[in-house]
Amino acid sequence: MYTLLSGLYKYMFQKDEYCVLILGLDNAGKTTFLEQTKTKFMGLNIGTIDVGKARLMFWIWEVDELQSLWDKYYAESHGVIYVIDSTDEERLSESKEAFEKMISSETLEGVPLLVLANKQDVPNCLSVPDIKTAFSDCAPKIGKRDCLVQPCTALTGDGVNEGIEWMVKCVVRNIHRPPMQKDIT
Ligand SMILES: Nc1nc2c(ncn2[C@@H]2O[C@H](COP(=O)(O)OP(=O)(O)OP(=O)(O)O)[C@@H](O)[C@H]2O)c(=O)[nH]1
Ligand SMILES: [Mg+2]
Repeated sequence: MYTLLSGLYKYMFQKDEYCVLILGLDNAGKTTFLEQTKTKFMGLNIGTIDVGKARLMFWIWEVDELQSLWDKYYAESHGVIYVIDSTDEERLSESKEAFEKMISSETLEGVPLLVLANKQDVPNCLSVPDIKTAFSDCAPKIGKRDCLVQPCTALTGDGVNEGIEWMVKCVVRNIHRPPMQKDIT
């Protein structure tokens, strides 16, 4: 009886924890995106949300910071969200370079990658096809990992649900990086 009850308890309350990095140049909209994510999903504390049985823990990072630590964090992450400022055509190549460096890391191989084309509310901003074209030579390095380029307006929350739900689906099904498990007491 005890086993049955504790099994049921675990089924109901155990969460699978996944670490997700939010990366991008400064001013891309990383902080705004995380704030919207916490508003739309069950935000628990500064960087954690629950979606069904999955618990996502976010780490935000400006891509030119702390490069020496990248591989350590990459090794422990289950997903990456890369935020692009679609209004900043001038810095698009800088963003692409940082993106390319990131996906070249072997420690990130097979980790799902959500690319957010952010600030889509601004007239005449770069569209998803524009960004895909600019990043097209990264395709071989992306390889077989799951990758989605999602239009997004972090300021209003447009595209946030779609992006997070896609990420949850990918990290849950990625058998190469099993979750950390935690009982909720
Ligand atoms: N129009 C518009 N502005 C946005 C959007 N998302 C973020 N911003 C604005 O862009 C600026 C930078 O946003 P942040 O979220 O602070 O960007 P960040 O990537 O966290 O920047 P750092 O912390 O400097 O690395 C702020 O003024 C935001 O209000 C968006 O979807 N649309
Ligand atoms: Mg920020």
